[in-house]
Amino acid sequence: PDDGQGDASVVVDVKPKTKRPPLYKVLLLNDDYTPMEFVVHVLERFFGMTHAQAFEVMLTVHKKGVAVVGVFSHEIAETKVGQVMDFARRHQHPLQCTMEKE
Ligand code: NFA
Repeated sequence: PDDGQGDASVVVDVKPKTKRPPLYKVLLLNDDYTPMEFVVHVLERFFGMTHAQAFEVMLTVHKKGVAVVGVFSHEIAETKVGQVMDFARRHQHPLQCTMEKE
């Protein structure tokens, strides 16, 4: 006789569960005061861009208001945001850098 409770605890299948860590977009925001060359320098210094790449991305932020400047793990994204915000503050520029989950 069936005891009526066998199936409830049967694991039919197990997903191959190798979950990748979530990624975070680092965003740079436009403002009216930060000099263009300062932004280019930030992108070269903290995001490893060439001068030409950095100039292009700076212009995108200037024209569109915001751009993704990189995608990183949570820890690396936090570090980048902190580095940019600290560097801008120390130079008394209002440049804003934030992160959001991809
Ligand atoms: N909009 C700024 C200017 O005209 C330049 C800028 C670009 C600032 C990208 C912030 C981000 N001086």
